Amino acid sequence: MKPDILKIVAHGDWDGVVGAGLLSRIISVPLEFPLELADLTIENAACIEIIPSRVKSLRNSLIIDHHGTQPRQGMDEMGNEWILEPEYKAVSSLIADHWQLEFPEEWRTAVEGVDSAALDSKLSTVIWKAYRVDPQGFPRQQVAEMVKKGNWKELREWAKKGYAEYQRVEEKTKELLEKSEKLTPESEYFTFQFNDRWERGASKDAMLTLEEKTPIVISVGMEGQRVKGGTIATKKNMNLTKIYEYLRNSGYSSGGHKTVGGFQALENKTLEQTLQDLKAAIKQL
Ligand SMILES: [Mn+2]
Repeated sequence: MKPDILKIVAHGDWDGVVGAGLLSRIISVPLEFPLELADLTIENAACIEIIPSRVKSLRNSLIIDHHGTQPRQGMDEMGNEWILEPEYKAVSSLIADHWQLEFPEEWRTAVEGVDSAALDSKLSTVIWKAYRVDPQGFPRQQVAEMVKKGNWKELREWAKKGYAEYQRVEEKTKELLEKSEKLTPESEYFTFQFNDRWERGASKDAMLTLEEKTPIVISVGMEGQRVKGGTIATKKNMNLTKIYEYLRNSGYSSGGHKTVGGFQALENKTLEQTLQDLKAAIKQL
């Protein structure tokens, strides 16, 4: 294959990872799934959904992608060979067809579904949730290895476990939302047990949901009856800095960005005390 391919650099979502696994059946080189692209210099790689405009420099590589409006084939001025076919719903399907690789229909449809946000099969829902439960920790190398070997059954079993975990977080999220209450006319809060990993995970999803309808949303993490700390967030064009400032003078460490930040109790605080402190802090806005 021209150019010389020494590694595969791929997008770290389901489509990119499955595509990398498929491609590594014919080019047996190390796989990379960089989370940060801007500073990358790439050479002699097969790039899956990684294009020159996303990185610092990219040359003498093979670029495979399905985004864009126009198909593109052949060499560019940086020595990159392009295979860009926008009619494909997923780059993994493109790779499978281009190199005639075995890719079960059910998986093809599932990955295409996830990639186009159309979860229209059971398997697509399963793999989407298995990813969503922990996107950072998605075991990309292992998943690609299972794809390479065609261990679809093993991959499905793995995904089912993540799916079950996600279901549990979803249930917890619902519980947290049901117990959320107004704190002030413009803010709402809920409490969660900080040491319960399911509640802790669900608190983030619950905040995102509440932010859709309430200007200021606060989650308060509890350790038993005692306040440990919490998160304050807004989707409105507000500046929460004054809230952190007030809390810092009221027995908390606190800080963050304009639209999201946190606080930790430095002394024993009951929920009632913390709610009073938060109310007073919000008045500062
Ligand atoms: Mn894709």
